[in-house]
Amino acid sequence: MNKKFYITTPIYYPSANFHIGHCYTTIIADALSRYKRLNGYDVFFQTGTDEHGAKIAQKAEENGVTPKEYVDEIIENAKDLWEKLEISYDYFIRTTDESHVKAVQAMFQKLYDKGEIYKGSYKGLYCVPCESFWTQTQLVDGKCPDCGREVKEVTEDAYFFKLSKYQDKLLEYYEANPDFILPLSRKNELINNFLKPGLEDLCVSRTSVKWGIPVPFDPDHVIYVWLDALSNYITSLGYPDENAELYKKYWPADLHLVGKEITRFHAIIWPAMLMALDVPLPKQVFGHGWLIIDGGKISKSLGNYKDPREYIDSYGVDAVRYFVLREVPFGADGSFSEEALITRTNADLVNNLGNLVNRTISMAHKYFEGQITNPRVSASVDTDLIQSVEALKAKVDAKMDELKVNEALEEIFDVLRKCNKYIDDTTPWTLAKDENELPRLKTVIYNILETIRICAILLEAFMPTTSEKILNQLNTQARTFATIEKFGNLEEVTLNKPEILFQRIEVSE
Ligand code: ME8
Repeated sequence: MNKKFYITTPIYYPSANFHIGHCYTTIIADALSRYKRLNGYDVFFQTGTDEHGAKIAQKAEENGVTPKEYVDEIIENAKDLWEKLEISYDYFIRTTDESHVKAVQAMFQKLYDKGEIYKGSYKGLYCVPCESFWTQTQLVDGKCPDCGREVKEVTEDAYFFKLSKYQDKLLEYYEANPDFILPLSRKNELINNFLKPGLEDLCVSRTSVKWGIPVPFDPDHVIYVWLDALSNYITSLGYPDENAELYKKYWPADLHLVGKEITRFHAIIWPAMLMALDVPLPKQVFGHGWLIIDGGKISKSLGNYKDPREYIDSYGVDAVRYFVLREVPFGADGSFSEEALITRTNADLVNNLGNLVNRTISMAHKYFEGQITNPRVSASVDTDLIQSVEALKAKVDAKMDELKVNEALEEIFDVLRKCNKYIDDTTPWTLAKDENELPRLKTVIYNILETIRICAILLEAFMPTTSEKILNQLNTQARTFATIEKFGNLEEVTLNKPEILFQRIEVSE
């Protein structure tokens, strides 16, 4: 049986249409999913929307529609965006799905029956836009540490989850599973800022909010948004039915991919909830950095962004995918600007990749009418290229396993660069002038095309359209990972006509 890989993105708030920051997480999850599938894994890739809460109810009211009507439109828009970005998700969960609502109620009841949830009264500092409660010590200059806005004091009857009792268990779990939270800097931050100072019980219901899942035995309360939201990762699989097929097959999740600001919910509250339910814990939570625009986080409430479809329309889907995957180092923040996107596209996709494919296929047509064979007239200059290409798959595998997606791409583009240099070193145009050198010329062209084929197959997870275009131009059937373990599986093919992969983007002054 194939090994399984269950990967999730956060379920985003459909309070406004999604921006390039949401695309960032979703594109990484897509690249990781596609790569695992190519490596033979049975992948379950889940994304979705977190639809309850005060903020969404407020937005709907402002727009004169019901909350459900409001979110339905945004979800339609989001699904269209994911299609345009070629996101290969297997399941899209909505927290308004009836199956999710029922499952969350059953979980709440179970936690209450086990004494893990109790009724009390809540007094706390609440940030409305972030829907987060904070303790006095967590505030920065008296304001919300995430968004810097005012918090307000709130008192009401509420149910609480006994989070405080899980402090030591969580620390033990982190100790026993050193890769549970990545990157490590994020883990240390959580231990020092949240676990060590002591966890407080968590408020899990509200009476002031109406748009949410009612507490099954006390319907004046709605279930407070994080318990509702985090449960999505198992309700989609059929939990609380532990015999549900998907649940048995895919849980525990292999990777929850989230932005750094919600790592603490996934690495503290979520595992504690699962411990309380006697459900196995996910294997890993990766808190990635932010895409920063003009020095600040791109934000729905600040509205400082364009519809990502505008970038796709101007530069093409793969330029956008490539940029976000390549630009941001593992776990760190990266800046997003159209200027940087244009520079990357021109340097890497037009100059390095696009030109290599185009000029090689053009030469093959010019010298051999597109007929490819390999007479194996080798020279020492070939060895370095062939060795690099043969080592590439293992290198990319390792980087992807470590979630260093940008470095995985760097490895592939290094080989492409090497291949461009190989053309300069072997000067096919000189070989073409001498009849006796034609067998050598054929070998040189073969080596370049085989390098291109292998790189194109490795690029499929990152840029599926471009990968397919290249493989179609090569007219090859050898397209699987099994065909790239060694150099030389490109068949004797007749190439298709060269087509430009990426147009240079001219910048008007
Ligand atoms: O937090 N850079 O939803 P949300 C990188 N519903 N990633 C970004 C980003 C940026 N500038 N902006 C957003 C929620 N993201 C909750 C999640 S999960 C059980 C509930 C991405 O709509 C990143 O993944 O605010 C971040 O964590 C997420 O969107 C926040 O989405």
